[in-house]
Amino acid sequence: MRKSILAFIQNTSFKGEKLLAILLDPDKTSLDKLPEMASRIENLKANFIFVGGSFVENGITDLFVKTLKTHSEIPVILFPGDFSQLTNHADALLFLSLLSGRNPEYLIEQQIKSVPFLKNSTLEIIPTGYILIDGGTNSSVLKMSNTKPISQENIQLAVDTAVAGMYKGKQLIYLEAGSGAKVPVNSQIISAVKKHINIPLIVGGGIKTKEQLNNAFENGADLVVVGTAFENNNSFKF
Ligand code: 1GP
Repeated sequence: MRKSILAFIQNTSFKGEKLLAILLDPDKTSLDKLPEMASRIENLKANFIFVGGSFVENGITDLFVKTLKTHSEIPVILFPGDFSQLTNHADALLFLSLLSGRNPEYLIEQQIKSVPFLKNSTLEIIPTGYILIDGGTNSSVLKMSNTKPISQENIQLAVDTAVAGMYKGKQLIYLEAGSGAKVPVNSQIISAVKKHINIPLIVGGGIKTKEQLNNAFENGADLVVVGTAFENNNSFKF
């Protein structure tokens, strides 16, 4: 039987160990680059590969993950911008609800649209509360979701949103500054949210340096996601 990815994340979080995921956007990475990318991810000792994006062409994620799987054994977790990005070639799915936003499309509509696929799927489905924090740019996820992020100063709102997500039954909370964010989620928000939840915490968006990575970990992130810095720099390392 396949091991549960959620159980693995819960377990490492419980032990205080830290996890790294590299995000690949099928819209930005061509298939012929995948062998090289996969070996770079392997060298970074990343625990997961996240696959997804805000504006991925319909249908390309399936072949993307299938090809990726021929080059890497690292578990692939879907991080989809919409329900068309689902594929059984991945191992798990972050079943996201955009809790910081007030757009029903990303709170429940996309989730309903995914059910016909998921009913017959082998994907491990991981209920995840997704919270956008202002990263100083009009990120793709903001444009696509047409929602407002939580200000970096509004720690209370970030905490209450995360705790509400936990009470609603989410298994993970994901604090997102947006891909290519000028500023990552700040330390105060990470540590305050971590203090008030007892489920694992994911942090991503705008993390480019080892200092920023360690800062997120030290303040309570269990899993950090890096996309742009890896994509843009062939010799990227932490
Ligand atoms: C994952 O969207 C982020 O949470 C990725 O952000 O591309 O800025 O690393 P970057």
